[in-house]
Amino acid sequence: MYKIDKLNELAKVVAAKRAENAALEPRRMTAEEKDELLAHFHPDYKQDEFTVLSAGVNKGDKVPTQLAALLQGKSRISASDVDLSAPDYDTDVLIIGGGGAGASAAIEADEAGVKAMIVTKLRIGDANTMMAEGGIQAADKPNDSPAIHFLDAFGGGHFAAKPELVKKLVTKAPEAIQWLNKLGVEFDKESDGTMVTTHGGGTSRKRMHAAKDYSGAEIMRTLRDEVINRGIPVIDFTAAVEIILDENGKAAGAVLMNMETKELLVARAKTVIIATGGAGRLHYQGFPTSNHYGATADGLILGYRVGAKLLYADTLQYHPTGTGYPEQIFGALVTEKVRSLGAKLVNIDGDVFMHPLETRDVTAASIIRECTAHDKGIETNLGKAIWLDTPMIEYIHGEGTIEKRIPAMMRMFGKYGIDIRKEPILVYPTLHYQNGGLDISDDCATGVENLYAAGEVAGGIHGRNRLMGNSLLDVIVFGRNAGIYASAKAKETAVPEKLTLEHIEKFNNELKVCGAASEVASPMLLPHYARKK
Ligand code: MEZ
Repeated sequence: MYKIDKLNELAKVVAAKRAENAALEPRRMTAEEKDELLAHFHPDYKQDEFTVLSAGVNKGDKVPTQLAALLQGKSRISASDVDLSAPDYDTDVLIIGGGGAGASAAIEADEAGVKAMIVTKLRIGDANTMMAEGGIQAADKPNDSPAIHFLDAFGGGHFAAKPELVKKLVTKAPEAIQWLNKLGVEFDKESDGTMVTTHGGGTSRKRMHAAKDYSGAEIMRTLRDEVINRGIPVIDFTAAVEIILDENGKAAGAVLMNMETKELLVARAKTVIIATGGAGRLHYQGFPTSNHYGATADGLILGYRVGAKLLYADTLQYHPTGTGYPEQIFGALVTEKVRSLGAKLVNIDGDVFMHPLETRDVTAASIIRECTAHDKGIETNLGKAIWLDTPMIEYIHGEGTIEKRIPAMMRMFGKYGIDIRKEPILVYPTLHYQNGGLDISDDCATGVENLYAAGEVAGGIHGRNRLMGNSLLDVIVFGRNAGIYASAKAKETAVPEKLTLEHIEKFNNELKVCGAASEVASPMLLPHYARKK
């Protein structure tokens, strides 16, 4: 590991080449070069990090090994632990998860005039939505269109996304921005009121709308206020541990567990929306994560056990620029907006080794290659990293740009004595997003009747790689969509009479028969390093 003095020495190499590097127009990689790079350096291609499922609807498919252990894990309850005859809560639409998708769904359900209720294992807003920084995409400028947005997103996802989902994502995007704007999100605007938009990796038009570099926090703040102002019930510190079905196999509620007392509660509902977010806290392949504390794949487990199918659960997003140094913020997100504003990725020799706005999977793989095969990384106490030349932003756009456009980044590094206006920072890929999830159709239905999914827990919208800003968009578009469809379905559904948890025993038996039963308690609820009694 280099000492701080040595890092300062190496940073001088970056400063010396800044003017030359700022003028560079690095070429884009060809499709063949990208394929070759991904196959050798992207973590999704490391076959020994995946396990083939032996049980459930995705039997025969490979998923990350940590996820397989949970999907084939042991329920936290057995049917006899719960009295299903006397529900503690009765609602029309039960929403599991208090992030952007859950809150958007709840607002639409309330708007539709049905009874909605949110349950969340932490608090409303403790979610990856809150952590998103750089922005939200929408094709609402004269030189852009939803069709161009479609091509960018579909191509960026390696043509694997479900076209009907991408169509919904892009065509509903301009309306989503207007909806958020009306609710009170403080988007960055020019003095005439037009929204400021920038590029992200893989975008052919500037369509990233942002609230500085805390776009997700600003959006979540607004949604949370709206949920509270409408008086929608939010049951916090209460996790869903099993979906309840009715005698016809339709979703009819969930078993809840108070996170503090471990008391079990029953919520009966006509329809259920899973909006539990992602899985970064499973730390696949030992990567650090940019995700919030509760991102433990719970929704995938809840859905899978009652027969909802997974799509592309083997594809993860490693955000190219997680913090590589200092170790107190190792893996924390360094927004892609830093590169949108002109900062380039530079190796130990001060050389730019790639175009800074390739898609995320390609950029992450390229950084990994630079640090491994090319041996051009900078050693830190936690491994190798690459320079992100942040002072280049002010070299290009002038003094004051960083404080104005990415103040959260400036503050985050400033706490550790690093002034990103003057010094480059060290970055390395961090586990950021699950590209796949519960397979949904364009009404957010999962295939298990009356069970819906929205937000990061859903798969198929982004194919095998997501573009920046399409996640904040997805939680709004598909969160609202799930709220609308689940409410319409609830209106034509009677209160479920017979509630069952028979699926637990059925799934256990399947696990036993195929020899895959494990003692891992799932859903996980909190990361393994959570506070223990
Ligand atoms: O969409 C994202 O993941 C996002 C906006 C992240 C970022 O780099 O800021």
